[in-house]
Amino acid sequence: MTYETILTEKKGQVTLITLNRPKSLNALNSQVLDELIGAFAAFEADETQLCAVLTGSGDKAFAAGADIKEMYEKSAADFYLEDFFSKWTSQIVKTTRKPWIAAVNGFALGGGCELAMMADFIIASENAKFGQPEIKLGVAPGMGGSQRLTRAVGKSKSMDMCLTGRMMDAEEAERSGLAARVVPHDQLVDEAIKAAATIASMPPMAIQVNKEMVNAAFETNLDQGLLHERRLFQILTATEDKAEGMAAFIEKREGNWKGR
Ligand code: CO8
Repeated sequence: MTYETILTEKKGQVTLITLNRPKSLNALNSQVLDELIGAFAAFEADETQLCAVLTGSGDKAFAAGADIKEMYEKSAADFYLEDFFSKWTSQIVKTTRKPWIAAVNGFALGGGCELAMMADFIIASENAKFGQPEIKLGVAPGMGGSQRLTRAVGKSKSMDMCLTGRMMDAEEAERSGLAARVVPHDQLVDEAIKAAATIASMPPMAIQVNKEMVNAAFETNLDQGLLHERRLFQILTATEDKAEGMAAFIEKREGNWKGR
């Protein structure tokens, strides 16, 4: 499939997806959404690919938000009837069982911050800037910002960000738990691919189970989450890769994974 607003590239077992509208600071319009849905579906279906990295082209932005020029043209009825942007959750977040990392290289504002927070974790460059400035446009986050940011950084900081529209730099984002790591700007994509390759070197079924377990912490109460974790752990103990992984440790060698 060919895309006009994103680039995709396979790097070994890692798929690199790059938002590619640098003149608009990679603003997210309907075409970007449709193409990202296609790219994530292709990644998910490709058995050779085990982890993905999403980044933005150019030096300035991961994505400076949903495309304001596109949204300006739409009425409330358009937003409601199209259920504008609901496909982010239903067709990317929910259907991508393999992990993916957001490599945030600059502005991640509004929908850009919300897209980064849909990733399994964020690696930020020293130049990254996160924000939910929608209030300045007379609106509010609409792709999960008020919910995912609050879960990531807590109520006080999330309120501060949403109500004042201020930006958070990379150091604050890491300190607050929004970003997992901060790396030098010119090494961002390499570092993110390195992290993704480390993940891809793990037993494939265990990769997906670990992702599912951590996500359960957001969607269930503690008792249900602990039960879910125990049951998934018990399922993993029945896999060939569990026998191989433990044998490899005892025999002081690398594991040779079967993915089942
Ligand atoms: N949409 C469209 N175009 C954009 C956007 C955007 N979000 N951001 C930047 N651009 C364009 C600019 O219009 C400009 O284009 P042009 O050269 O044609 O004028 C180009 O990108 C470069 O931008 P600037 O000249 O403004 O660059 P600066 O370095 O001066 O400023 C900023 C960079 C601070 C990032 C500035 O561009 C800015 O404030 N951008 C808007 C940020 C913003 O408000 N984002 C939130 C958008 S709303 C949103 O995401 C809601 C999501 C949920 C919707 C759910 C609906 C149900």
